[in-house]
Amino acid sequence: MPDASNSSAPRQLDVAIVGGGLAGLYAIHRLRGIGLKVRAYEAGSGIGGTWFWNRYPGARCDVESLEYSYSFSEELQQDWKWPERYGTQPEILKYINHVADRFDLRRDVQLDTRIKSAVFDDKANRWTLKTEAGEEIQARYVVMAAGNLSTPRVPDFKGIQSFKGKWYHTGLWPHEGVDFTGKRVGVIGTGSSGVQMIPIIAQQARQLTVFQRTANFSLPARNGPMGEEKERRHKAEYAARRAAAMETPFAIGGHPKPTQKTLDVPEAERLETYEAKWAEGGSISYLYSYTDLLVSKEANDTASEFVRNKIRSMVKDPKTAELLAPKDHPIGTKRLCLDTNYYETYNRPNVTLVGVRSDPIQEITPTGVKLASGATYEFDALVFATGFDAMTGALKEIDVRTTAGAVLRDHWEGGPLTYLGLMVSGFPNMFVVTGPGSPGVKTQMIASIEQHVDWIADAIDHLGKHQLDRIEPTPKAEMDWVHHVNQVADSTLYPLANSWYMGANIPGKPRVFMPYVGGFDRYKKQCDAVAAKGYEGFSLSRHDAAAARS
Ligand code: N01
Repeated sequence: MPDASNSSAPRQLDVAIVGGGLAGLYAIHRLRGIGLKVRAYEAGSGIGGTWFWNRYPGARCDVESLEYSYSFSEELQQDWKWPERYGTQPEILKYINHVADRFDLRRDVQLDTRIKSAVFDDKANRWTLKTEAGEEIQARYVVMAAGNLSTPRVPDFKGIQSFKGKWYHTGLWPHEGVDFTGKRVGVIGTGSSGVQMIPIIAQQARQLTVFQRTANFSLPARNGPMGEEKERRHKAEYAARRAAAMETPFAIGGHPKPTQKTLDVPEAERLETYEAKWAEGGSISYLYSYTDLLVSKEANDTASEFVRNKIRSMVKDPKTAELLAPKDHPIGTKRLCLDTNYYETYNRPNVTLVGVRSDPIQEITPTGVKLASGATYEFDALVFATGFDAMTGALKEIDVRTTAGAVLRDHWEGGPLTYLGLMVSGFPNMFVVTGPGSPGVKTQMIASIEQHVDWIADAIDHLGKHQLDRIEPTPKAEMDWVHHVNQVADSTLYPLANSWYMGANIPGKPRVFMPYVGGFDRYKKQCDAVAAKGYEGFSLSRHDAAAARS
């Protein structure tokens, strides 16, 4: 077998995996398990993906630790001890590294390696990947595990390079950390990253100014140490709990399914329910209060108003409270944030909120920020919590094409097209993990990763067992799925929000609702049914390279 380390011949693989995060690592484990030669290529200098890059202060998962973890090994899930209800970034990264060592995954991860292009040779039936450093890799299959929120984006502000202080993006945080003690700090963006970071920076900075374009709903996380009894009970029923999670829309167990419609419940009782969920903490529980919160605006208004009133009661300055109270989208239609002391932070004398919806940021100056009105703010440091080119960014950065003339960037020009979020028509033998058209980002991500990778492994295994070597979705199956994804989204309130789910945070990006919001449970059943029917909607074939050449 040629090896790129000692010859210029391309490395030959069964499966090349792009990404060394939670998805890429599980893909190594699972695909190795069916006897395939695999290797993952990771741009970072360490494994962990999202949890490697997003090291901003306060970064932690908003799904409970006992849920947000791999389920594929009972021993692993029994052995690992999560210290808190929600895992911090360092704790999750430690867990990922433990998994890599425990399952001997590192030997098949190549770090500091960014894939620049992936070309499918229609005749040879092989993918050739090229790295930024010029290395070539050939593989029968490609698994794109490059992440949905892995292309950090700083808005194209005029003058940004002229800023004399230091600036940071939450998704590219320095490994050595940043000490804001005594500094005047500006934070731009109030999504999940901003909401987690702002209370921590406020404790350090001399003065913190937050620039908010859209007020976001945030619920209290109620984080705390993992109770021993809670952990013991959960671990005693782990397998059953994981199975139960598969039967839910968010792939998260432990929350009884709602049974009532919001407006069928008397107001006093409804408020009591919201109050109890607010006290319990967490977002799933709140959105699970009633059956119709994400489909009926009238129903949603009751849950939205409850949180707005909480904000009004927590934030002392009425003007700041009103600015923080979201009014332009129903609760849950943008990613619901979880926080610790977010709203209370605005009661600190060193914290100021500036609304930039009506008075947008015009430019970054050498000393700070200038708004359209001419108002200026001076800073020693600026933090961009401005998000990512979500869901399609990472794949569009790679030049994915085929010798038959298909180009992924062109195919997705009007928005991403996939079948089941798993494959793209015209791009044989290329699988995508939790991509657009899949429910991944709307679920407990690790559950979706395992479900996707298991499906992919089974599909490759099926091909091998039937002496087949090519799979791709039919254009019709792809169009039908995209239509279904849109139809489901249109039957909900989700499209009412300008969210990254819609590509709305990137100027010029097509406004298409990208995730599948029909629920993990429904999606998994559909994927299983497709496989059981001999991969319905896919065309499977045997490609005879020798015959094709003659
Ligand atoms: O990014 P975002 P994020 N001028 O896109 C603002 C996951 N995550 O990194 O809403 C001014 O949500 C933008 O304003 P607007 C989670 O899935 C999870 O916070 O577009 N402001 C918005 O306020 C999350 O949803 C966890 O009007 C500008 C902010 O920047 C996803 O990652 C933690 C602007 C961007 O918010 C992304 O979250 C962190 C401009 N020109 C992240 N451009 C947990 O598990 C953008 N903004 C807890």
